[in-house]
Amino acid sequence: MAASSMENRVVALISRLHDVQAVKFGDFTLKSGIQSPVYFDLRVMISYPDVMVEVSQLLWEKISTSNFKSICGVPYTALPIATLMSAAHNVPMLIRRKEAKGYGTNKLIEGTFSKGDSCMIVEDVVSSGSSVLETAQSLGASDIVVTEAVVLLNREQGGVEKLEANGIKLHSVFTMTDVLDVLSRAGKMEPDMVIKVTEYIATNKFQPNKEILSVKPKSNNILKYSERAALCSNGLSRRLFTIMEQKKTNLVLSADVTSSKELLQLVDKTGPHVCMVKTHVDILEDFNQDVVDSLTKLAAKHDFLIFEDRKFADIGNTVVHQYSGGLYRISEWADVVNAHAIPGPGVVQGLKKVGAPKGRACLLIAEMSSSGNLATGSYTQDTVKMAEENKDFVIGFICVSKISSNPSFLHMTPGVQLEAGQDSLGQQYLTPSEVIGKRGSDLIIVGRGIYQAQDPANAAKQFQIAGYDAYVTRMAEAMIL
Ligand code: S5P
Repeated sequence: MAASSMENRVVALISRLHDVQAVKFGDFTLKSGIQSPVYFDLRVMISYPDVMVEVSQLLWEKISTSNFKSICGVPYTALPIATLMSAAHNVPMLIRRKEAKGYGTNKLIEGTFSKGDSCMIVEDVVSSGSSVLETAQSLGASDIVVTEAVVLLNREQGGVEKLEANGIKLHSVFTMTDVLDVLSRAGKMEPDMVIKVTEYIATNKFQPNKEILSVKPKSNNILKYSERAALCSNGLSRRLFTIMEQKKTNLVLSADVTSSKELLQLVDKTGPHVCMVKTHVDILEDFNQDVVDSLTKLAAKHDFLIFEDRKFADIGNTVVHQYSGGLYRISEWADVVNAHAIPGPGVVQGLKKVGAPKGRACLLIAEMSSSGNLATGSYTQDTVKMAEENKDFVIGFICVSKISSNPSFLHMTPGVQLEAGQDSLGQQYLTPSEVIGKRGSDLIIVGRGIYQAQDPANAAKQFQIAGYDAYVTRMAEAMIL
């Protein structure tokens, strides 16, 4: 069987399982007590003979090159599946009783076998691998050898590893990640649910020495930029994550210089090292339309986004004019702007009214880097809520640590230098490894550390390396947690 046609059949089967409600999305409490946004009830397959036949054929194809004398389905759903496989391929079947009868032969294994026979275990779903292992142990007690098992769905929760540690190789037709891929691509899941299930998979994925993670979701730490890009509903955050991965940089240049010539020179020199350039156009002594035209050309040349750090903080109606009009006409050229949450959701609605039709996006200032600032505690939490409620336009936060586990949100942190410290006006500096590695932020915003350096291009490169290294290390550490 050619791999691609098998793949197509698996895709079709996953869709069909969803149609017959063998896969459901919502809020479920699993047998283990874990809350899950996805639930598999594969037992319903028995009502759909075509599904049963396809499942048994796909399972068979997974083990067509393996050697075994008999097959044994784990009760209950896998029993009729094993029966179909047995009948179609003329392979004897064994049945493992859950308890010995207590009378007659008192056997645990039904069927004819000899000592040393090899048996393939068949199962519908494997999570931790315990039911397959119990079945293998019962068969083993009757001197039947189990070295392989085949399962329709691998929930990726340690089954493969647990069975391997017990000398059993597990073959699976598809994984939970495949289910997510197929159903999200087919538009059978709401974007919110895709995020929830992705988080769930990442959080509950088996990791050595921890069967199930009991810690809070760490999905931003585990998912790559490209994986997070796929979860964003706003095109700009998707683009930013993609640039970050392609250019290997999580550096935002804060180009806080006061002449346009200096600004454009700085941006051209540092462009290869950054994914975004942040401006304060109102500090330019010689602002004119040419500056933003040139800046836009540099953005295309070096592939970065433009972020005007305007920090809107007024009622919706006022920010509409501040954003679209005045001297700077910010909405005409800035991909991203930011806003304080202090006025309430009206500020976001005003910005969205102007920015959304132009494909723009906004960041909310949930925390600040300056000492004694008031953006802390419940203010920060309420800002996160405001972002959640406007996810199509708000793509993340200005913050000093990870404040949301939603992997589509960007966390951008100012106050970064290669050495921790303070300036004379209350700015507090952290290092890239502290910000990205320990505090779980996504992007570092660096101003004076770059434009006041003797060689800004080289300084930008150092920050690029430090920031990206911290991200790579964080990912590696999250994997082995
Ligand atoms: O809390 C904040 C928010 C922002 S956007 N603290 C900040 O420093 N910023 C901005 O980041 C600030 O306006 C400046 O443009 C940049 C930090 O510059 P640096 O020279 O201290 O790196």
